[in-house]
Amino acid sequence: MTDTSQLQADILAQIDVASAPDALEAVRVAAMGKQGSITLLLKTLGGMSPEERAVNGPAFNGLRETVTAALSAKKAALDEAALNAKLAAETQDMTLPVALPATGSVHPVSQVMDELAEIFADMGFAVASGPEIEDDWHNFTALNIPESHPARAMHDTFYVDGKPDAETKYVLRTHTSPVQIRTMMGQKPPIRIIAPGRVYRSDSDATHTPMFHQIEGLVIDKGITLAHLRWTLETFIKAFFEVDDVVLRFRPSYFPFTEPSVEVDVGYSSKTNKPAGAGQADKWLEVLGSGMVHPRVIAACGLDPDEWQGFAFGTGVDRLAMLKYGLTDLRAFFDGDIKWLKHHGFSAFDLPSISAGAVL
Ligand code: 2NM
Repeated sequence: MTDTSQLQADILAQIDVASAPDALEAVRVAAMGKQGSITLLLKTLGGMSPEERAVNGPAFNGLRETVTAALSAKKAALDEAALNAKLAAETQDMTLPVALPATGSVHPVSQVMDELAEIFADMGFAVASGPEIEDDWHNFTALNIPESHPARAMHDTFYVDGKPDAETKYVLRTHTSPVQIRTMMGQKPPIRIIAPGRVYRSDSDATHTPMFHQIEGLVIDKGITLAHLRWTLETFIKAFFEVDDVVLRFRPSYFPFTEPSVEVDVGYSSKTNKPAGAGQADKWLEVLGSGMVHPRVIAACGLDPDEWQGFAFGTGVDRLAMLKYGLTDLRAFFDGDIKWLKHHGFSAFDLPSISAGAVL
């Protein structure tokens, strides 16, 4: 019988003194590697008589298991010590003041939302908001989008898990229009509101993110016509892009919640990269969807469509921010990259107002 206890004591002692991962690895190779002491010992079992093997087999295997366990325990201890050392070296003093010059800024999307709120406040619009988790009725049904309507599929809706047999189905709102529904149900006309906020659609590529920002507007009063809509949008586009002339093109379109529905193109000058009047514009950019609120939507909110009419419009805030500030990649909005903010002229001191946008 071979005495394994001295070998075991030697190896365990070496493991004990190994103070770094590579030293421990050397001990492992010396014991368990191809030519390791334990490996060679196990090979001798083949040349033994059955009686010798019956005694030595369990002893050698016991040695191997003990050493394996000691190696992995030591490895875990060394890994933890390395992590703790790394964490200790990376300690930050959170009580230190901000290093100057300050380099953060208002996010371009927040900046644009604040600019929009200012512009529409000047026209007498209040800012309204509502839940981002909506029930099916406010997000679809009240907007003249019944169960079978293709627009439900078109919206790539995120459904929120609930009881499968629950009567109320919840979704992440696919547009901010449910805010308009809640407003019409909760207050008496005349109504002039904008609803800016996050919306969600199951759609993701270079030009679509599953969460994006919309702003929608709603006017409900007596005798409201498409002419009021056109003036409002013209005034808004001129203020937002800081130009004094603009030409809009109303294209017939279809939305379930408006009748008639129009898509609004803005005349754009490739010379100035801004909206322009009829003389200067050399292309059209589709910027807004809008229309006269469908009588069925007005009725769903408990108002008499013969008494009250109105218009509504909607557009993407992220896209407006890109157009105004000449940004090309939507994904940059999620990077929080200070260099990118600086490159585009956003500053910590930007005032979120219509007259103090980024300096380009
Ligand atoms: C758009 C386009 C057209 C819209 C309609 C309504 C409501 F609630 F009044 F019916 N809210 N928003 C609307 C109309 C939104 O976005 C492209």
